[in-house]
Amino acid sequence: MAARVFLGLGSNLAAPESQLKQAFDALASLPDSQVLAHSSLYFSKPLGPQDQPDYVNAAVLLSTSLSPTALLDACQSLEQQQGRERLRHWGERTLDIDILLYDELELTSERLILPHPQAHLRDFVLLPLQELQADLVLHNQGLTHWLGQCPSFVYHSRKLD
Ligand code: ROI
Repeated sequence: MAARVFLGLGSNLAAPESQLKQAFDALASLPDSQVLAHSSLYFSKPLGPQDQPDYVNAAVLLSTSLSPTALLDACQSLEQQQGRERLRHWGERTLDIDILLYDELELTSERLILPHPQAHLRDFVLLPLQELQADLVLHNQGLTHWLGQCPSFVYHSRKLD
């Protein structure tokens, strides 16, 4: 049985829009996986140090037979392929792919916590998710509930070409 997985993507270096579009394609090529939908691109102010470029964020809905850990490995290897460097904590990055939800799975391991423990606190995660599934529930509450509690980092959104 394939799992329904929501991924959050972010980039603020090296042509962020192209980085995300390239990541959509790369995710579509993962083994035993299908991209069911991806959101528009959302432009956001950085959460964290302000002396870094603005971000482009998006979300992807993936159907996959990969286990959570195998999917994490695959996402991390895509980040590496797209030149991910960790320059500083909460700093700029070429590509970040977070597993937000993996079916209804709750998991805490050294490498992965599901659902993602900060997803509901970040509008640049919630808005793209809302586009993919408006009635999604995170930590027992709907997306609108969490959006009402978020400081705003997203300042503009537009559809992909
Ligand atoms: N800020 C924004 N706006 N978007 C991100 O994807 C993002 N990712 C991060 C940190 C550095 C916390 N800030 C971010 O990892």
